[in-house]
Amino acid sequence: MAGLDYRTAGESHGQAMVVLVEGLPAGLTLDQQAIDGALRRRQGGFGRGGRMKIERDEVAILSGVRNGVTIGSPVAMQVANKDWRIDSAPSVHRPRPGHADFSGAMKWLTNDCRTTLERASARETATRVAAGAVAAGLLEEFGVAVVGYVVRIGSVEASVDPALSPGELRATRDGNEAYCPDDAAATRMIQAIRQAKADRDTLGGIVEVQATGLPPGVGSCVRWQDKLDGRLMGAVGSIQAFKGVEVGLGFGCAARPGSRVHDELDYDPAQRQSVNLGFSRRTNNAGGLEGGMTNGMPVVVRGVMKPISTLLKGLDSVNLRTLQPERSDYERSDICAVPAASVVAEYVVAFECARAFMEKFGGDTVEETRAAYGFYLDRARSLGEEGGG
Ligand code: EPS
Repeated sequence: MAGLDYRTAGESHGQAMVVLVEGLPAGLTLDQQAIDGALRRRQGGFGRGGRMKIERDEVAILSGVRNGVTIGSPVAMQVANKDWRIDSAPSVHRPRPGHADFSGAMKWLTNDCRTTLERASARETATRVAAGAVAAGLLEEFGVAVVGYVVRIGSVEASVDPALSPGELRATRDGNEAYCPDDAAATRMIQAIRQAKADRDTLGGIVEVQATGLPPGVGSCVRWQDKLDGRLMGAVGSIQAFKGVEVGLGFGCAARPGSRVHDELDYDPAQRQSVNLGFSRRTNNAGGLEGGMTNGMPVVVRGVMKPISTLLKGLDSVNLRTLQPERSDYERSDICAVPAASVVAEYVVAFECARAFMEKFGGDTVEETRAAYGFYLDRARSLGEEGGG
């Protein structure tokens, strides 16, 4: 039986973006408003370009549901492109350094970068968000909340209060156009994007995603392909323009001795009914993952997005038809898409968490998943009472 998985198709100026989600249990109510809300948030954020004024992304759910509830068959979804003009869109002969243009032109043996950039475009992330929003709905059934937000744009760094609950994080993040849960930093981020636009330049940044409510033991240390940290890094690292990913303290682990990295374990019977089963940590440097498995603490993943490679002022390049030096082509683009990328990161993390959750608790119906999850929590909570070795 197929596990939870998805595939995407579509070009930026093709007829539509489509996604096929397989392996969803039957009995899950698909919340179209929630999916469309996620798509709208992805379209927004300060620093977006003209395309987002043309599109109003909405999903059409084409299969896999009856009266809005999943029936166990693949869920196909479509996001139509209003700016559908792939056949008449102009050729692009001067590749933008940093974009897929050059490598794709060589790969597909053409001097027209258009054929590559249509698929390489971050517009594809609309479909990843739609699939992730379905997965987030499944996780919600089990009390798991996934929140993504911006922690840095250019040289402006946010200070995020670690005590904020998922609801508080969302509320503060949604209060500004930088999608940052630190309002003062958000104002400076927006200023930095304005300055980049004035300089005819672009800006990158860092996004962070927290998934709370996963019990210990989701993921696996058995097969490298099943390690949840590896999957999360792959999913976030595959977002267009991402150049690095870290889990928890990440690269910060290198400079500290072990005594200042590992999260010491306590047992607090008062927390036994919570998702950590009573096993609390004083810190969360592991970002909720040890040995490729969740440990009951929030999963924390960060990713860095490079500045968009389409600069108004261009970059030095080579004309692939004449082989003469020329400035890179300008395609309509964003100045900064880090806020939008925080939405994409949120939903790719949600999908990977849901995939791992279903691998552990599975079932053809949500009811069976619920029963397996309940059984697991009961057994795990009673381990200390059993004694023995
Ligand atoms: C995007 C749609 C694209 C770009 C952007 C993201 O639309 P268009 O190419 O028609 O302006 O705005 O894509 C890129 C940054 C890129 O490098 O291709 C979207 O829907 O997110």
